[in-house]
Amino acid sequence: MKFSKQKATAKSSSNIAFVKYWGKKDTEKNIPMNPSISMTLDDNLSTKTTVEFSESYKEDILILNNEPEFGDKLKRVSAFLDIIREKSDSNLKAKVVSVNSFPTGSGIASSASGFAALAAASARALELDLSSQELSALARLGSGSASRSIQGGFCEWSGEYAVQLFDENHWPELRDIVVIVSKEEKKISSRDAMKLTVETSSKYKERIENIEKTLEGVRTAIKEKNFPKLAMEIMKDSDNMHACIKDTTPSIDYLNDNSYEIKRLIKELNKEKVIAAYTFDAGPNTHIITTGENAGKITKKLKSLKNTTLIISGVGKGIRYTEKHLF
Ligand code: 2P0
Repeated sequence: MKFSKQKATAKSSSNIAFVKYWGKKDTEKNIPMNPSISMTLDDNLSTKTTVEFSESYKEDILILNNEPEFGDKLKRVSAFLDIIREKSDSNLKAKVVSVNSFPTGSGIASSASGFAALAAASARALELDLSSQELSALARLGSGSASRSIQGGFCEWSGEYAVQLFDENHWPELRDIVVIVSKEEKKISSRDAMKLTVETSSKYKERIENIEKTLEGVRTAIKEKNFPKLAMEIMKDSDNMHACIKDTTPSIDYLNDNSYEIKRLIKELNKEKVIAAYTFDAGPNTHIITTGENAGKITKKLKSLKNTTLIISGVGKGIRYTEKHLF
């Protein structure tokens, strides 16, 4: 193994699920109960990560957004690096430096872009020659949603890895307006909430039984670039996932007053013609899916909301590598 190749840097964008991943068949390996479909976002919601494996490190080191990490975050990254070390027959410890393009503590989950960038940079550093399917499967072991961030455009993840349905040039007019309504850490992790939902929600069984119809609706709407159809499917799936989450014992509601107010505003905007869809992950921050043509009208409407920040993203690319390392 050549010393110069033990360091690599990758950049990955986050993704927003149109059909949500919620529940695992295998909690160790992050095998999902149902397939999910997402849009990869652009540089505005991305993570850049440099990984260096070296004999000079006695332990793994993790620096996230300029802060050294020692607790659970380091443990999770180290456990992930162990998988890669095993694959490449290496026992070298690593230094990982990672920065997000979006503000720290904004309440935006970074596990998708974070583990996709970490998987790509570590695999490249240790000269593992992986196909994008293999890289997706590897990223999935870090965080399920990361499997969908390896490729750009629109991706579907079922089982072991995600595949690209359409690339980023298929429907470049789509936008995701992320409305940050709360900077608080989530009350319960998606991991724990998923488990609770699978175990205690009676609505959840119905969700899984009907999910193929939703997936087919979303695939067709993206293929035909039928925005109103896509928007209705996105809102229906987000509402359905959150209904299942509310149906757990104890009940969980990730949305806050601002989230409910945005839902109301979107319904109002859509009265004559459907121009926007709301969708929520495991938190109150709102993703508004729309087209470039209507983005201005929507951001204007959101001006009435207090204490909110907007990040606007288009359809993004998959993993990018660079020689501009972070250290
Ligand atoms: C998604 N979410 O499809 C869904 C929708 C949140 C709501 O994937 O346990 O961080 O690391 O596999 O990927 C968030 O869960 O969970 C998520 P793990 P992950 O985007």
